[in-house]
Amino acid sequence: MLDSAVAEAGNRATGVRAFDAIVIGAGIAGMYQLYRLRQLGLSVQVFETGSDLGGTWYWNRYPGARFDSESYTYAYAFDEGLLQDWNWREHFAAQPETLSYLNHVAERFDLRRDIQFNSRVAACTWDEARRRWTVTLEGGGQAECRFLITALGPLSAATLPRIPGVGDFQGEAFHTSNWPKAEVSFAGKRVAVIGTGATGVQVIQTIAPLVKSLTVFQRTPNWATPLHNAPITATEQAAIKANYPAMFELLRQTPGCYIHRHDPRGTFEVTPEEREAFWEELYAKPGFAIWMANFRDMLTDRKANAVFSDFIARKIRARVKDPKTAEMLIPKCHGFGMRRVPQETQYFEAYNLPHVSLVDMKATPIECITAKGIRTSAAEYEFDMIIYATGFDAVTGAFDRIEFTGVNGLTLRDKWREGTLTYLGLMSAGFPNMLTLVGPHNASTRCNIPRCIEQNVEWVTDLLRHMDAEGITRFETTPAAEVDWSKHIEELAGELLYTLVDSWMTGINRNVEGRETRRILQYQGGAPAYREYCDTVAAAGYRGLVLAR
Ligand code: NA7
Repeated sequence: MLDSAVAEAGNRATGVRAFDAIVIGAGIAGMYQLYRLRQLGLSVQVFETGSDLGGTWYWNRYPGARFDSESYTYAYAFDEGLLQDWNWREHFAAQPETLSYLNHVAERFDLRRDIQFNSRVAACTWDEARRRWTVTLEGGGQAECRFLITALGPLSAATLPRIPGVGDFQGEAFHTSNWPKAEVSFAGKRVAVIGTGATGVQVIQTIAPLVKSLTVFQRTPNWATPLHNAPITATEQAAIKANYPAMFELLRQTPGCYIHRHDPRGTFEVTPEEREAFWEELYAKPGFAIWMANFRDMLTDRKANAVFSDFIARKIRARVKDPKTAEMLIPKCHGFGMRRVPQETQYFEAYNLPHVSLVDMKATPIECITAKGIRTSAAEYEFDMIIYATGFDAVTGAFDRIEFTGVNGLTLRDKWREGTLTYLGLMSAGFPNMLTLVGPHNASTRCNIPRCIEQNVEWVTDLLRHMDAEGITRFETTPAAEVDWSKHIEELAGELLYTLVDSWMTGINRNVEGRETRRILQYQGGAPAYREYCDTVAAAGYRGLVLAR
């Protein structure tokens, strides 16, 4: 239906550009949502903060940034021609290859013409009388729409450490997700890295051979395991392309849409020798096999988790020459897989280089950043460069950075301050005609994310198609539906050990006020169950939503 006539009327009445839909963010989700809405015949405007598209893969151009999903499992699956035409070069592509893939997609489907770059959305305000959202950009530009769709990304609100003096350092300083486009030189430099999550691990292993000295400031060690990346040979390329239908079918069935399935055996159902042999096999396999194709109870049974963690600890001791450093690199307060597992390539060996050292921030905390470097409780260090691999205000942080005002002046920030409430992780009561792709309580942040993005986008597209077909102009979820969904989220997470550990996956970020207590941010029932639930809601005439003409 619509909407050029209404859009024109909107233009004349208010001087504000009007669209059927506005999408915030031109990453993987925003790009695909634009493509689908155009197919519905809707007028769409995408606003993007960056000067170009790609989202995560636009911002995270730090040295060593790459996939830890197999490249071909991560790509968009919706277009057979696109799948067949694109040749991934590596099993786990590096950031430049992924960004060029996304550019290829944008060109192929002519996406750029509806994306306005360098446009950070500051506020979105619902007008009940007109059933429209007004979107205000930083700097003051405005546009309005019937449907507001956020595609903000779960890890896009980068956070610097709350350490005194962060602004005082006179040398070069970068957050990994705001890495400069111009080449950064490391030769002859004394470099500090703060943070040893998935990002820190990739940076450290990549720059260690290039710098004069590298000092890693680690607060919590992580269980990192080998990525085993390799170029894709011509024979493999042909096999991958021939196998796409079967592979995507498998990805639809696994809990996180990865190509790995849990082993049906329990850890203690096999002999210690069989166990050890199986784990050796997994340690030699690429990607997340070790996390996701392990014994079925590894992530739920404490004893099973402990014996496997011990296996990985032995690997670390074997790879790191200095026993004291090895012990510092072995996590002591969480088991394997309870936090996101960084995938590494010669990460542990980097600490064997004479110019690489590790500082345990729990033993000797950083007191402040100085003009020349970093002061801990034990020493003063001078650096030419500080790299902050300090992560994100995950999942809800990007929402907090925009003033969403819904019905009766309610802001989303205020509503979620006391606890996140959503329905299906795709909408929230009090915010009509607004959809949150990859939002909190959605399966997507425990997922090989494009697979869950495609599901989110297609469900949203179907809802809008249904609304236009039926002459419905307003939807809103009910408070009861979102309370039930949020309870369901809590129940599903109840048995999982990861909920007992601080990490971005449990919503902890001590650099942000109010992020000190654990939250359940993700749907833990697995992508297939989530998909089925969403489909059932749609089939029942969008149960849990009030649809109004
Ligand atoms: P993460 O996994 O949140 O890691 C952030 C790291 O930074 C982690 O080691 C933190 O230590 C450390 N950190 C954060 N703040 C501080 C302060 N103030 N002082 C010292 N150390 C600090 O983010 P990543 O970017 O590595 O990865 C995010 C996801 O991106 C990843 O899981 C993949 O899905 C891709 P802590 O553990 O909190 O003690």
